[in-house]
Amino acid sequence: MTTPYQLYYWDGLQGRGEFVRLALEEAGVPYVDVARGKGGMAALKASLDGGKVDHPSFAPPVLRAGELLIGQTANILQFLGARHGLAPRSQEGRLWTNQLQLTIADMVAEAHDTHHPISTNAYYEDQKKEAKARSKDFRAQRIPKFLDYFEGIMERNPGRGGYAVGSRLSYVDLSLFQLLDGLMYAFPKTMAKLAPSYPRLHALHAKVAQRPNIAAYLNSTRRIANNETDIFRHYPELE
Ligand SMILES: N[C@@H](CCC(=O)N[C@@H](CS)C(=O)NCC(=O)O)C(=O)O
Repeated sequence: MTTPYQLYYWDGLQGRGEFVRLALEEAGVPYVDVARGKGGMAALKASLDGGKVDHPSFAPPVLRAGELLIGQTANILQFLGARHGLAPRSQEGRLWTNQLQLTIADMVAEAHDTHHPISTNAYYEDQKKEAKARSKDFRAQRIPKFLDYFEGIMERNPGRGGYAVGSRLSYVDLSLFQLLDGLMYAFPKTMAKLAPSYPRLHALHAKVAQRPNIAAYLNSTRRIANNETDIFRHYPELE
């Protein structure tokens, strides 16, 4: 491929764009994080309009790959996974990997809703009371339900190597890393208390962080620091 991939995602956030960045970084392929450059916001908005292919996206992230313009995180990852050896080869394996990614997306949406339970368009400060109630439930019920599921998937995977699918790294492993990382940032006390219940997920988190391309990325300025405009936010009052 001659033209680098172009990733369109809000500047200043890891957000959902981070799941795509991790796949691109692990694959070691060149890409431009368009919104972080000059004129980037205008380009991001144009990407949402659908470009020449006339496939408008509802929201970023969007990936341009040559003539293709692809929206929806799981859809982008399915594409990159197949192209760069980050997904199984069989149809069954690809569907399964996509299913897990979609479940990760469900949890990401719920993590977002802990600080924006009423409306994405309203300020956190205007929905603090509801955010408290939502976070309490998320910490007590939803984190354990989702993480029990993912830990169980890893336990039941017959493949060797401590991955979620088969015996090789897939984009789902990168996404589970990001999910755990974000949860540990947002809810450190809860995650520390629950850590003994999720040995496989934590081992995967450590293993992904040590992969050469990922370690280099995490130490670079390309990795945006966690912050309170992001999906995973740390508000002490919500824990
Ligand atoms: N299901 C989509 C969700 C995309 C999404 O919600 N993007 C956020 C940023 S992380 C956004 O810009 N949303 C604008 C909106 O919902 O109005 C995906 O996984 O890519």
